[in-house]
Amino acid sequence: MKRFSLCMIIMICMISILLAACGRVADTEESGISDDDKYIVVGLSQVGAESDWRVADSESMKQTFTEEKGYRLLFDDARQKQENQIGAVRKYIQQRVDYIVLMPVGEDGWDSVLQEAKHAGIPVIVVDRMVNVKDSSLVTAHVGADFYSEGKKAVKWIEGRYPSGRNLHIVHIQGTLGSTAQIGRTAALDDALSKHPEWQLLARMDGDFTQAKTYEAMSDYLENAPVRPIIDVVYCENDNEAFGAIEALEAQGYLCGQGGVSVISFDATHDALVAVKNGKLSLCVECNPMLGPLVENVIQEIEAGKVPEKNHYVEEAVFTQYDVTDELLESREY
Ligand code: GZL
Ligand code: ZN
Repeated sequence: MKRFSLCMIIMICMISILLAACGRVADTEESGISDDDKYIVVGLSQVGAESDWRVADSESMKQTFTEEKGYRLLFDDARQKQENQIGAVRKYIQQRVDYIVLMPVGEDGWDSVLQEAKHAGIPVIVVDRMVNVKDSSLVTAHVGADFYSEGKKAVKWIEGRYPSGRNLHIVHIQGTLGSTAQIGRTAALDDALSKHPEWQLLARMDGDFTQAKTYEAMSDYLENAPVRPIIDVVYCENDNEAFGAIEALEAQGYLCGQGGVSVISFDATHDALVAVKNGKLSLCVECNPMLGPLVENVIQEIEAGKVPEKNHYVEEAVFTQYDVTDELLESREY
């Protein structure tokens, strides 16, 4: 009897060890994350790849959160759909990541999913655009740009470029409606339009931060205007919109640049700075996409047990033709 019960006990121990090991493997397979906690696991939800700026921003995150530096980056491209972002955040919560980094496509509709992240005890770092949530504690920190001040820089250039009091005819191409970048850059122009009654808004259209949509909207406007519009300024809310607007304007025989239409844009990506150097784009207001290092600083502060600042803004410049030299183009990271 003794021998029998001893064998039984050994068998039972063997089986339970085996089950525990399977459990861990299953757990690892299910979570897709190796359970060795040597990595800081970052679940990142990116808007999409709608613009040069966005591509550079994604590159910055991938270059920052590498395994060599002790991170495991889970990257999701939402193709500009909020429901895809919400799905990705929910997946990260299930996978029990250490941090969620969210680049929100628009400001609204985040309360419940960020409540779930808070409930799961996962810090959420919002990057680039902002979220509009009732409970501000749902966001541990925000890293991004001050879009209203970017817009004010553009307005200041327009005020300097044209004598005050002169009638000005402006076409406005907005970015993705409801995004913080669009809201801030539009507000700066709206404030200028009320300050300058002699400035006339000829048309306002949604370019959705893409070249294709802007080309289409601008071409429609120019082809269907009852009389050929006299345009002084086209205020584009990002570089890719400016490329589309210039294409459409030139197709209708407009001259862009000195002595013609002043097309202005935001981001200051490489191709836009080349267009500024060539004189086609009159002004580019920088919006720095290299946000990876700033996000990493926030994570390292939290890892060190500190409470990070709520808002972290990037420094940004303004470029006109005289500023863009070959050396400058060489020196740019994006
Ligand atoms: C700005 C960012 C905007 C860029 C666009 O920080 O949200 O989205 O200006 C991008 O190029 O699509
Ligand atoms: Zn005025």
